Amino acid sequence: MLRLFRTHQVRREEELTEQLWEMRIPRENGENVCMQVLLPGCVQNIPGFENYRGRASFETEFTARGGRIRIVCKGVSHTARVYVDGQEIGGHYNAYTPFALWAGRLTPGKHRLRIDADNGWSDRSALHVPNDYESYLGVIRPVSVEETGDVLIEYLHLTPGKRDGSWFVDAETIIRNLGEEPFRGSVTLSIGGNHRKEIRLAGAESLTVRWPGLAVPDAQEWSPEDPRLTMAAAVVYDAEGRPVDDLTERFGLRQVEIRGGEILLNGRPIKIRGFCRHEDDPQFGCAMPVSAMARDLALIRDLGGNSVRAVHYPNDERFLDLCDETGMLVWEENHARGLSEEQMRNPCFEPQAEECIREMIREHYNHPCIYIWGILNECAGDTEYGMECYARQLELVRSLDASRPRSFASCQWMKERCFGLADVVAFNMYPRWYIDRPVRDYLEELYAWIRKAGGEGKPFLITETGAGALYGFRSPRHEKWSEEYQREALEEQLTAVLGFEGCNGVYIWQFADCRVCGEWFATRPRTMNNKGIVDEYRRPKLSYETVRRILKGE
Ligand code: ADA
Repeated sequence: MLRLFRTHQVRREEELTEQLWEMRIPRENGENVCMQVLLPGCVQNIPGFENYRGRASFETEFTARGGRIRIVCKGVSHTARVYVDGQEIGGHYNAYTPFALWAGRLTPGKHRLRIDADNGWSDRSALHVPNDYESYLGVIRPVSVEETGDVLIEYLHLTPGKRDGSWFVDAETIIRNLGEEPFRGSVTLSIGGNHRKEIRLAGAESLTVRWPGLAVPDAQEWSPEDPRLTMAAAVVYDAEGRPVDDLTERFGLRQVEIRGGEILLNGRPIKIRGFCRHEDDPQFGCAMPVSAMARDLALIRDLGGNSVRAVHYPNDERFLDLCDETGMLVWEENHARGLSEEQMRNPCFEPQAEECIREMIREHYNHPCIYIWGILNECAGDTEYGMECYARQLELVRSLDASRPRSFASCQWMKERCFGLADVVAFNMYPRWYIDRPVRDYLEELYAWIRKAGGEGKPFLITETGAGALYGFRSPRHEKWSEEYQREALEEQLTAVLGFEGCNGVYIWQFADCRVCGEWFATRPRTMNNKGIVDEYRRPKLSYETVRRILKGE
């Protein structure tokens, strides 16, 4: 399943995943391990390959009908090279963003697709580094083959707004002519009614078509309490009126504004009661099926959560689709966690982090659940060079989407230099875990400093707080790592933050225990980050009921 709704009626699209592929893993002795695997999937979930780092190739067959073939990969971890009939058609870096590659016009009939994936560490990989979550190996999200004519719609972005109490939409679509011949025809956009424009494109030309300020008849507002979605479809017709390509998108009529230290959604202040969540599951790795995503969302809702912080990378679109449908607010961020200045000075870092921002915003622009864009979690915002990177990336975000606020989660206690650059200031704090200090005291000192350090008058979020607990470790002494300790730490942390004047909410670190890279942190028991409110199998720890009671205000 590529999305939770159908995006094309005209363009031919065939999903190639949810079926068996041939997998080959090269061994040191020069032989290959071959087996059939169902994709999406992670190599680390195959018995015997739990700690595998290296390469694997995945091969399947698809049918062409004579059009232009485009291979769409929603996520390959972490570096991909793609081949059609043995010819390389391109590659991509970063597990968590989609990409599309053209294979040209293929003769009608069967063709072979091969995806080579690599999850190894090297200087060419600045974002995937040994870290506090696993960088899996595999085709981790769906793959499809699309067939188009010469002219196609690249994307359709919908930006809702309100004027004199009525909703309108600014729509923008990019149409591309891949052929050499000029194209004459029209494009229609339907949101409620139909809007039509004549178009002309020279050979190999792209055209941006805009519909500013379109009124929305029978507008249905999207809100967390009543998440009503609106469909929009663009169709390109040739001069004879035959449809040549189309794209259906889904969005929500809602507005996010920052005013007077508040984050307003449709004019009303929001208070975040959220969870940080990695895409991770003991059975599926990061290649989670929709059913497992929906299970997580149901648990987060049951816990009283109204928001997910998608750490530390752009999430699967189907998860965002579910959040749109259930009214779950999302903080989404580009891929980066805890990079030092030295790591940020890797020549690959800026191009890779910026490309991730471009892909994330281009692909996820229409999701009403995303209320804020984040960048660079806990990177070197305390240095001159780090600050330049934060400034450039926040500027890039603004240039791609002026309709959402921007932020980053800092951990640079008394050293952060970038708060002045963000619309919302955010801090990850662990009093009672890494720092033995009463939470209220810590928070007062933190907030007093943040206001002086560029945060005055801005909304303020605690983007992480929590404590570790090993599932099943109950102890009358309530020491660290026991479920009792976690429950008490969270009670103090959440009570302090939610009752703190000037704080707009909290994200608990974290929803579920997740796997970490074996190469990274020897001090993580079980090579897991154990700060979940549920363990990796989603079994509740003692803290579950306490967190639920506090978040629900009971
Ligand atoms: C950080 C980081 C998380 C996680 C957490 C922890 O704040 O952002 O990815 O590593 O700490 O568990 O220590």
